[in-house]
Amino acid sequence: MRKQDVDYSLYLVTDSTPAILGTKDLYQVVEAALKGGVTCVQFRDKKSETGALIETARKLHAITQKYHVPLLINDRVDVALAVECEGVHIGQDDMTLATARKSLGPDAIIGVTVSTVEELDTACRGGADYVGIGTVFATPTKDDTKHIIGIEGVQRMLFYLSSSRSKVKSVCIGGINAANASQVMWQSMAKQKTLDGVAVVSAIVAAEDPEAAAKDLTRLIKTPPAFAANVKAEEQYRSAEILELVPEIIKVVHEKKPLSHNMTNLVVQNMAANVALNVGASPIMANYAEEAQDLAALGGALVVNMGTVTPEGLENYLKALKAYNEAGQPVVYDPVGAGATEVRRSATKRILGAGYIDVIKGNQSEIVSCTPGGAKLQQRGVDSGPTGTDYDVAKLSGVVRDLATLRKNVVVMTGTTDYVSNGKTVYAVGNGHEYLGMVTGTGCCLGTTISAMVAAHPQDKLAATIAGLLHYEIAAELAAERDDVRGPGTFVPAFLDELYRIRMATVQGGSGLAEAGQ
Ligand code: 3NM
Ligand code: MG
Repeated sequence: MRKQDVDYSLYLVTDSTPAILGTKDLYQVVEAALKGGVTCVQFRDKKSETGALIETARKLHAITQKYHVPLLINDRVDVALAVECEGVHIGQDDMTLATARKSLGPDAIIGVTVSTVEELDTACRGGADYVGIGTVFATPTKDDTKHIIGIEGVQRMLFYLSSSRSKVKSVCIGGINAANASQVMWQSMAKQKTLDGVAVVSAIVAAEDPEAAAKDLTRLIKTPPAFAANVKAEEQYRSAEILELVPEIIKVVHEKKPLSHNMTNLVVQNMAANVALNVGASPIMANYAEEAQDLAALGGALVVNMGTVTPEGLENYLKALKAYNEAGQPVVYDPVGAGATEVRRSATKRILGAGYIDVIKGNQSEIVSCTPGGAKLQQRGVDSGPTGTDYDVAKLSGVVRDLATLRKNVVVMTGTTDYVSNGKTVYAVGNGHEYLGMVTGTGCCLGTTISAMVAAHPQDKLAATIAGLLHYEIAAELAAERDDVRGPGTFVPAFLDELYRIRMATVQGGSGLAEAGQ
């Protein structure tokens, strides 16, 4: 086996501790994993004595050789030499790369763990064959992980590898499993360079059926994710071009009557259902995730609104997100109050790490809380607060663009001026009315409206999102101007009227929006 030809796509790291391996037999687990499609095996055992390590490694090597898959030993160059396997994997606290290379020679495979660009640079210059980038997500498997780097950290490393035209291969490690593997592979891409694979411990070793687990991971890694089919990150419009698309998208919602599946909070369920009906969608308020797979098959979109998050609710969001990702149907995430409490900050992290979100919609502090650097910002309540007092307005559009670039999705930040971006251009929308801020749940209902638009027009989620925003905010303006509207109370029914009237006027040929001066 030439080391240049090694396939790193599904890289198994073993673990012999009872917490992970359980009562299973390590050799059987590794053989099952190889049958399921594992392409590279690292023997990792931090506890056994040298004699036992060599014995186990020798047996493992006999198994991996049958499958023409390389066996690498964690840390122990002496063990690799003793069993004459294909190489080693070394961490930052182990023997240096230069020493390992001197002992093992030029044909051995040597991989290095890296968690910063500096470490990556050193590994590349030092002649590593591949790097293990981590720790991506917090994991109970390794109790001494130093840096949790997230998707953004992986992107930084790939950006470096791409810019330096490096031939060094890369896998990422830490908390990777069937729920996030395809998202991680896909979102990690930077400048056309993506990971060569993912490394897992518990997703295979702790699985009841390691062969099935490996098969499932192989499928997820080797086939393009369903949710990526309709992502056009390159799309850029001039504002006038987008405005021309808006009436078309409103009409498509009317014709298709797409399902808007809301997993939303207790406060807004009724209002959100009414808004969905009047923009022309078919609402269902379903918080029980066991229904999600059937609902996703109906071709609609999911709204995950964390307004009244509970531990059980969070598990339901994660399951539903997986079901919609697998069906390739869009998901809108509304991180209500994301910065307000530790519970919400950590729920946001779990949701963003558990699947692909097509559109993230929130107010300023909520969107900031979804960014890598923003998690520590304290938010006062779940209401949006006066615009511009919390953050530098000039920076907001950059925050929106950067988050959309990171997540390869569409991000909407609401405020007096709303910002929408797909990571390329930032579009500013100045419509809306202050009454929207005086009625509870109007932000959440915007999420519902956007879900209807992206469900009906998934081939262009940027334009669909802007269509939803304009339909919604212009309806608010028209309602607020009516003679029979005296304040926020009378505004609510008038707002539902105007959502409906804009849709019908648009469908009947004229543009309901054109009448509003757009
Ligand atoms: N190395 P799981 S994280 C062995 O960050 C290892 O370098 C890591 O286990 C690193 O797939 C890790 O069960 C454990 O999350 C990964
Ligand atoms: Mg080590």
